[in-house]
Amino acid sequence: MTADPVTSNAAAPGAEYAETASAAYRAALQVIESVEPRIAAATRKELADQRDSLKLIASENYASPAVLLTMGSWFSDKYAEGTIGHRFYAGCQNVDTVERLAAEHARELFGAPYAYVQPHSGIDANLVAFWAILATRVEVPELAALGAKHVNDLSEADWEKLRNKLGNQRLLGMSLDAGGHLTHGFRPNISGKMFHQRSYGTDPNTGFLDYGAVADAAREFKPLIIVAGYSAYPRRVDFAKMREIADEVGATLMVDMAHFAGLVAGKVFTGDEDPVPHAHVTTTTTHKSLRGPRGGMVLAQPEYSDAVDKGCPMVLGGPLSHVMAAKAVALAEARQPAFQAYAQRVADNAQALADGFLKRDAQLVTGGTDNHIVLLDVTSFGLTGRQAESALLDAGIVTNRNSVPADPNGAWYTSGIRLGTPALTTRGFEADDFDRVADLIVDVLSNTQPSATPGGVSKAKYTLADGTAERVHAASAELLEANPLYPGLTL
Ligand code: DSN
Repeated sequence: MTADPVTSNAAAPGAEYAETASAAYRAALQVIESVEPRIAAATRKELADQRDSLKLIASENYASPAVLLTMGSWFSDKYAEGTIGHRFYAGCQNVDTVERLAAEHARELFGAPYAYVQPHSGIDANLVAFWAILATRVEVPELAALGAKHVNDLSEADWEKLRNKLGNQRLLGMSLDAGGHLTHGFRPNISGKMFHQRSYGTDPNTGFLDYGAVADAAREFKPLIIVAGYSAYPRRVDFAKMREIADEVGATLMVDMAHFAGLVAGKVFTGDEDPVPHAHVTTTTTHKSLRGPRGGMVLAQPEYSDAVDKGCPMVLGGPLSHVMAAKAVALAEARQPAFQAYAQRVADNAQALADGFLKRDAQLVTGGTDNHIVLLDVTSFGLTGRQAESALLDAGIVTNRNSVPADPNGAWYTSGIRLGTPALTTRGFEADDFDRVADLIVDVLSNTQPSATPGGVSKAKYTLADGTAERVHAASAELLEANPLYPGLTL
């Protein structure tokens, strides 16, 4: 097992760090207990559950005690609408320090000209990006054409004309069942109500992104925005090619790197695979492979930075200053050499997990992975994703069901299980451990049967063969004990 001082996941450099964190958590829980003991109990139980299960949700991780403790501060009590040095409230000098540091770390880490660290989540980051692009590409030229400086200077009729224009733009994004995200223009999400949306998919034979098809769709649809990025695609993307396509049709390239920001920060994705120099605007969350607090962030090229900087009041209310502080701490951690080693292990471990499945004859979307995601098609086990997800949970393996391309079971039952390596890699899991994880998953799925129903076979109910859950729990307990979460931290 490799020592990881960032998460104190090892005896050597983290011993006194863990002890200090233990004392802080014990004190905090004592205080909480005196007010609402059930919340203290649920908090203790959450740590115990996370310690005792194999967490394979691709979008989750374990933040360091330094990141977690930073969030419990007095910054939570401060309003700071506006931006650094330009607030709508007095007394924001310390929030300015925090936001300035977080943005500086983000710019340095990702080599971005501009960083905006206020978004509360990924959807907020994407909304800020969409509206910054709309403001830059639609509103500013329209105001200039009308000889106005500000929207408040427009007549009712001109304002109505501009609102119609803003609400009548086109967006091209990756389809949901190919691994795109709901916020990339899909109808149940506000992005789908804001834009006329069209999707690009993956090659039906290989499952890989088909750049020729993306270019054809872009030429025909002529979108204002092309969104690249995914939440369930197990391969890398050539962002230089995506930018070429965007340039050819005059579109703005927006990349949502929420899932793989840690691999970008850790220099696993470089050159054409690093979105930041190629995209006009890049968005991310901070809590997935980047291993920070829950939150979002926007990086932008100079022509979009003024508009992004107006995320509040354009989209957001008061920033969560305590979370911006935790973002600064997490980004400082990600600038350490240990984070690059971590990111490389995330990718290597995904490869080991995929190989573990392939040698046991399981089916993977695209036949493997070259990022942090493995998408297992569970139809060869005769199961839906929903049944597989539940049976795995019975055995202490936490995953989430996910559509596969052209999924016959739809978005609710699905045919896939999405697995990711960031969290268990933080715990210290290595390639051999992930091979064992593949073995345990195949054991559970091979011993799960869909239940019969009067009309045929259930898509939700199942039976797990006797003894399977116990056998798998015992085997995973060995792996978990060998790779403890927050070792030395006792409550
Ligand atoms: N919920 C995140 C994920 O699991 O990928 C994306 O929003």
